[in-house]
Amino acid sequence: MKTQKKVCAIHDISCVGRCSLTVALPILSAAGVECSVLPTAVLSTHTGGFTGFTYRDLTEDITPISQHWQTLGIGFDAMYSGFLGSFEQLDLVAGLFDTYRGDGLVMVDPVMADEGKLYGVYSPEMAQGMAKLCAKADIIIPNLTEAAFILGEPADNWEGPHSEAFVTETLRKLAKLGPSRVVLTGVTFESGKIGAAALDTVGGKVGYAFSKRAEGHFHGTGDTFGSAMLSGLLNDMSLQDSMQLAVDYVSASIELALATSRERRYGVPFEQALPMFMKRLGLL
Ligand code: PXL
Repeated sequence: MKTQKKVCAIHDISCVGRCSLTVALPILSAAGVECSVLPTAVLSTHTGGFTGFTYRDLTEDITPISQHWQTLGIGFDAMYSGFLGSFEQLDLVAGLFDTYRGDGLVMVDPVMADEGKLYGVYSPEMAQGMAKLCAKADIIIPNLTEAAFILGEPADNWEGPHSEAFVTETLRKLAKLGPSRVVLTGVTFESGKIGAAALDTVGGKVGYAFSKRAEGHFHGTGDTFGSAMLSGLLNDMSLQDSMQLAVDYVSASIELALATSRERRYGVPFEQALPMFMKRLGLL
């Protein structure tokens, strides 16, 4: 009998603005994966492009939630962490990985920075803590800014164009922290194209996936990328194919965003690209 894969998504709930759990849940569900959630914080909106948002830190709920799960003997095929609600959650999430990883997959998206800057809600110590959490992951998916903060390097080369040597070197330095697979997003070698690069330390090969570049910033696309990437992996696609699927799905979502008048801070209409995504997974 075929068993359905189970993932635990550890991100915030930004009530409005299509990012983190409001993106991860629908995408992983559409990929046929049973998606449980462990909310790290509840915000009225995400923090990018809105002011006056509410912020309820759920740090205190994590241990009791996990303790209850343990009485039920719950397990997961993958743990997927993203935006954390506090510095203290870094250790708590590391503990969750120890408790639930089994022989499953641990994917860390070190959500904390973009476009050369740390998010306003985080201090520089978050970057050092996030590097330690990355060390516990099987696969990490930082953007170029997050990669620089994790490595303690200047975050001034996020925009590109990048050299192949710089990208390969960055991937290798990140892999040295511990994860066996590293996927770097926001990589661009030539104008008009952007995508991701992946290193699998088993074999040591570096692969790339690119699509058309749209000008400007699109909120929530990191979470769309991560959720699609994990969907591919849990549907037994290779690292390279999962990365290409994620790049294409983000690109299709951005194309749809460009065709609407909705303000960018409300996120991309990834919902409308779900049929294409499911077809690529062989589910439609
Ligand atoms: O998409 C990343 C993200 C997740 N969660 C919150 C955010 C952001 C990016 O700004 O503010 C709360």
